[in-house]
Amino acid sequence: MMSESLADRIIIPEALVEALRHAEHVAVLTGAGISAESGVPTFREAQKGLWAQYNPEDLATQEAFERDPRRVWEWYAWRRKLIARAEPNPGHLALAQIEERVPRFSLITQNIDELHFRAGCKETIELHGSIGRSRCLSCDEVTREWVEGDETPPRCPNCGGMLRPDVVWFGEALPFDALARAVAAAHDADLFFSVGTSGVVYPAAALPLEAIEYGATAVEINPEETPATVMMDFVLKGPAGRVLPQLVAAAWPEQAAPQQ
Ligand code: BV8
Ligand code: ZN
Repeated sequence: MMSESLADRIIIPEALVEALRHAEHVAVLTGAGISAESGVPTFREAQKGLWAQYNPEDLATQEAFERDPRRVWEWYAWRRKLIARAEPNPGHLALAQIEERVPRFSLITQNIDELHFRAGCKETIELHGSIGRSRCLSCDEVTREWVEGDETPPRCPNCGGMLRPDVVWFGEALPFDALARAVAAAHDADLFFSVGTSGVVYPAAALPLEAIEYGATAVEINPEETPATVMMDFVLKGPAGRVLPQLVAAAWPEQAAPQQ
């Protein structure tokens, strides 16, 4: 068995372990960083290959889609293929284990890759939609099935209108219900984690502040500092795929799965 080097072990403060063991409601906000160890490039990482010349913030907009629907659709089709080959990583799986072990758990994600769902999280609040769904510009039908082929973007199976990815672009409002549930969770949680997000995109980036204002203990898990780092009660500086399993093992040693 590969022994973990000391450098790999992140120091998990005993006070945080106790807070997790006794938490009533754990809320978690995740960003692209939690999927990085699944091989899904983060939003701010330089785009690879064909898309290296584009800035995601210039592609993830209504204007970009109206200007060149084919290019924007093909960017999402490239990401969809990459995500289809990705697997949930130990960070996603650890969050699903925490969901099993605390009285209340809210998983709020900015990610559109559905990896939390595939990791077994029962209910996820998708603030920015999902790459697995598309929405019709004409009849608003949301579908997971469409025919990729002669036309790009493909046509709505219901009315033949043009499809767009069912995601939230810059300048677009977040789904009202998802945002309301996320804010309610941030206000009610006694322990709030911010995992793998650069904390620059609003309104998602405001959620940790909301949680802190309503009295939650706040934890950041990220190899880098973010604008929110200074407000956190605990800062675990490391990759989520290592930190989260170590945190779960420390909180529930009696149930720790053998380290793979
Ligand atoms: C809104 C879905 C209003 C699509 C995304 C000026 C003009 C126009 C708008 C604005 C403006 N100023 C402010 C705004 C608002 C804007 C905004 O905040 N802009 C920012 C750039 C300043 N927000 C919006 O436009 C939002 N809508 O405000 O609407 C409105 C209201 C009513 C009516 C009409 C309109 C909509 C924002 C949603 C945009 N969609 N994604 C898609 O994916 O294609 S945003 C996208 O970027 C992500 O979803 C995420 O939310 C965001 C940031 O990405 P992160 O997830 O944080 O990833 P990032 O790469 O940035 O960072 C990765 C982190 O992981 C790093 O910190 C890294 O250190 C860490 N990491 C790396 N490896 C690991 C790790 N962590 C842990 N473990 C590891 N192994
Ligand atoms: Zn339609």
